[in-house]
Order: sequence, then C-alpha cells, then structure tokens
Amino acid sequence: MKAAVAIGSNLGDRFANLKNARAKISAAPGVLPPVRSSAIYETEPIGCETGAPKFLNAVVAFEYEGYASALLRTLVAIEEAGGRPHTHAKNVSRTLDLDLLFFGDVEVNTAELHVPHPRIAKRPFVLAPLADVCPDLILPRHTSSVRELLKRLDEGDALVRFSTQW
Ligand code: PH2
Ligand code: MG
Ligand code: MG
Repeated sequence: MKAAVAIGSNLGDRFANLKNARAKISAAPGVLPPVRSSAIYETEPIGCETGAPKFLNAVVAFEYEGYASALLRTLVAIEEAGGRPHTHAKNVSRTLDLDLLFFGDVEVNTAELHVPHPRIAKRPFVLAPLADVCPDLILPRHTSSVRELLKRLDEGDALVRFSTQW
C-alpha cells in the first residue's frame, strides 16, 4: 500500500532528527525502496505553546507491505527512540513527530489512529512537503489534488525551503 509520513521536529538538532527518522523509516520492515523525500521546510509553530521554536517539516512516501497498525507501531517506536516520551501532550514542542498521513485508500478511525490524517488539508506545513512527493494525489474523502489543496491555503506559497539536500 502506498503510504506517506510527515516528519516534524522543533527541539534539539532538528535537521539531524529528520535525517535519523528517515533512515529508520527506510530500514523498517515492510518499507520498500525507493523512499521518496520532499524538501525540508522551516515553519512557524501552529497551535503550540507560546514561544515554541520553529519546526522543520518534511514528508516521505513509500510502498508499504503490511498493515497500517504495524506501520503505526514502527513510527511510535522511532518517535520514542528519538527522545519523545510516549505520553506526550498534544501540540507541545517535540524532538520528533511522525504522522501517518495516508495509507492507500484505507480509512482508519480508532482512538490511536486517524487515517487519512484529519487536518492535512488545513496545514501548510503538511501540504507543501506532501505536494513535493505526491502533487496529483487525491486523498480519500477529498475531491481535489494535494497541489490544488495547497494552492487554496493563503500561506501555501509562503513556506520557506530550509533544504532540498538531506
Ligand atoms: N505539529 C503540530 C502542531 N504544530 N506546527 C508546525 N509548524 N509544524 C508541525 O509539525 C506542527 C505544528 C502537532 O503535531
Ligand atoms: Mg503532528
Ligand atoms: Mg503526531
């Protein structure tokens, strides 16, 4: 199944945190090469505590052989290895955040997992990097492509590319 994961970090060595996370995702069981990467964007924190540092955000996309729940367990384990406590309040600063954005056309709505991620279409820090790797994708329950959703956001083009090499 085709999957995409958003990677975010606004604490510690953010660039290293993103690179390590991508390396671990690439090496995880069930993740088939090639793992395609967006550029890295530096973004203003949205909805975080006041004074929160800026984020680095990126998206990786790959083919996954297995269940969404197995991929989720892998992502949580990588978050914990990246210094993020398992019990973590919503929207607070973090060394590493891995969000499963979509999983083929599968829809999951459980306490632990909502796929597709419910706020994709509203978040420039997710849509801009997602548009780098899957511009023509139409997410389940959507009628417009990722590129079109991004165009509709005011801040869509304002995002700053921090790095294309990583
Ligand atoms: N993640 C959040 C809340 N706010 N803001 C930015 N810029 N980037 C993020 O990844 C982010 C956020 C919750 O996961
Ligand atoms: Mg998140
Ligand atoms: Mg998360």
